[in-house]
Amino acid sequence: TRLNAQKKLFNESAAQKKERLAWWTYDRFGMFIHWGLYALPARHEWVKNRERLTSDQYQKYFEIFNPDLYNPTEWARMAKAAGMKYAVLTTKHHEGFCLFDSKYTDYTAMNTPIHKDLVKEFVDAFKAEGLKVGFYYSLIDWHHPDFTVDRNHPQRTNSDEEYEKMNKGKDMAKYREYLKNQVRELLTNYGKIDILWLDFSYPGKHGKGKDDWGSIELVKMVRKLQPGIIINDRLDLKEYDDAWDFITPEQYKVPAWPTDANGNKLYWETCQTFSGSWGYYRDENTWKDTKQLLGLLIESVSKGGNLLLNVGPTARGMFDERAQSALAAMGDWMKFNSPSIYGCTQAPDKFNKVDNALLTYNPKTNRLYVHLLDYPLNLLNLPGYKGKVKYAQFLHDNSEIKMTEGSGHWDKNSSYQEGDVKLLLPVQKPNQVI
Ligand code: FUL
Repeated sequence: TRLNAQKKLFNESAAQKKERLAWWTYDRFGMFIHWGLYALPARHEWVKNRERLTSDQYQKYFEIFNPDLYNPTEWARMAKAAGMKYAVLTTKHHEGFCLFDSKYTDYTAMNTPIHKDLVKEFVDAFKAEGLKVGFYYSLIDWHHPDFTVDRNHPQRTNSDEEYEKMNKGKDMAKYREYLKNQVRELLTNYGKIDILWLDFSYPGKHGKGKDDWGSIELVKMVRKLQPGIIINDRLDLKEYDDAWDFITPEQYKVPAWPTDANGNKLYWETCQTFSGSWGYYRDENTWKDTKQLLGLLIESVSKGGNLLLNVGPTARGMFDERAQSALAAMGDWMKFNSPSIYGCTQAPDKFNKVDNALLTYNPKTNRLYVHLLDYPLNLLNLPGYKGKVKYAQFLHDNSEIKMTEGSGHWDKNSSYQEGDVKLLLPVQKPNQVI
């Protein structure tokens, strides 16, 4: 929760912010891409930490990284066909490896067998396909020699003395400079960048907290280099109103549209994986099915938020089969139902909840979309909707749904409620994905 008295860094009104975020709140659906050396072991992007690998052990991945099938145009087309409108790529994850060419380190894709600036190719391809582009950049760095070792570090220990020893001689100021230089490179060398997704700040015992990143200076530089950019909240500058734009609930569904301490609705985007990992994980099998994935998208929009759905490409640069078919299935649904997603948001209060349904609403066209996750038999009751609905139709084929007004329903206290609308649905569910 934020404090009541908020500090400000810029002179931007709420209306100006709304305008800056207009495309993002319209688009609703984006692709997250976690790609790095960890695609080679293919056992989670935290593999270095989880298995406590030393830098020497990890070095072999750097030496053989060669994504010969990398074709970002194909990636962009798959994202677009799924209905996604923007994409956020990990330019550097916690492992410290950079997919981009950097003046400040040799630990980049340029010095692996692929010898390419993979970020440049990503940006060019996605822009050419009409998608907006974002950069994920990890504040944490397990490779940089001056990065303060903390509880998240691969060679983590439980003893304070050990940490002290490991951090001896490290100069966090040098890392801070490195981080700032790299963010400057990313926001200078690739044209217009639409989103900056930083990850993550931690107030833990062995992390010195947000000041470690030089956060305020960083944000100022970011907004100066890319005035239109949208930035997430993971620098943890919560006491500032405008040092961040949206919150990032990770792998969980928010119960309702999140608000600040004053009850103001926040901009938000949930990030979610297809399976239990962000990086490519060959043997991980807990993949969400199409209904769950579409449910995540619809539910996010029904609460005024976005969905950033993650793909972890393989070490050869491909989306694996499971990701490809999940994206295609979502695209089949989006082809017909995207009007209930783009430009939509939470339904106004005058529309009561409908049993087993999620509601999305387009304020411009004044359309309410009733998403039936469990298809009912015959009758769908819209409680208290009398006088509020002009016409009802299916979205996939625009066929009319007959409706009756003026009836009512028994509530849980057995008192009769007037004023419902009932939709007369065909017994047979239309042939749709969900
Ligand atoms: C987390 C990271 O630690 C994960 O690896 C992933 O990048 C996720 C989106 O954010 O904080």
